[in-house]
Amino acid sequence: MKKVLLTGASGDVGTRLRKLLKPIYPELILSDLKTPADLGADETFIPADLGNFSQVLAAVNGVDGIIHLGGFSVEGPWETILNSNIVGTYNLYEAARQSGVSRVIFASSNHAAGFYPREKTIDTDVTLLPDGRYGLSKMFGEGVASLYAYKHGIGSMAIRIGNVGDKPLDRRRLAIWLKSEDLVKLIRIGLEKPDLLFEVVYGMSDNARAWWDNNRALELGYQPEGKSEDHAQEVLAAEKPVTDQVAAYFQGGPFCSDEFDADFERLKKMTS
Ligand code: 15L
Repeated sequence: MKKVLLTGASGDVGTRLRKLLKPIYPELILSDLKTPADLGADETFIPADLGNFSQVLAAVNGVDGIIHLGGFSVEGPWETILNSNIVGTYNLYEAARQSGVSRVIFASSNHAAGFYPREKTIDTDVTLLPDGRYGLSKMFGEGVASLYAYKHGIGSMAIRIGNVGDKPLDRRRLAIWLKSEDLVKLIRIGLEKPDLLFEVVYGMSDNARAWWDNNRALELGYQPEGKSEDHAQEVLAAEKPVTDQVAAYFQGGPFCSDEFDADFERLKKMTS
């Protein structure tokens, strides 16, 4: 993998990854709507609106692999999600096909399956239960990735990312935390492992409180280094009493309670 394109390079995760990926892929190309504020003289940036096919095609031109982080990264209005994540991801894969790209990493999200109760351990084969328009767009993106793998031969890995950060932020994130260096490890497997067709893995570190079975990632060679449990005491000491029962029950947390107007007690009975 010589030339790799990173979309969403100006976002929080993109900013963390830029620095870690550059030594691995020296010809790294960055893309986003807006230029990163701290763009270095040794970095190449191509601006692109994911909703605009010709701009996406120009960014993708000549690259061997793509790490697709771009798009709207939280819940948002339908028009925004539609343009950035649904049309955007389709444009990205179609541009990859037209340009002869061999591998794509799709940054999916835990919110594609957020409506599983925390008491259930889920693997990567579960029926997806998106917890909002954002999660729904990630479900669509996983579908696009598999379509372009099986129909057009673009090897793809969809990483259902938990939460990337320096450390887990709260009780929920103790289960789903992903150290940036571990995300890089998953990306490298997705871009470099020979004969990879289409894989789905969970983007989490070695978390003792995990509610995901990430065996597939381990089988592919993933050896996470981050351990959320190292931060557990500090995180739990800072926890506030639970006020949002819906968020506390489901894996997707506040993404599940946002706009929620179903009968929670009934749903709880039906899902536990
Ligand atoms: C995500 O998918 C978001 O991109 C991120 O901002 C976090 O909210 C994360 O999920 C989470 O579930 O904590």
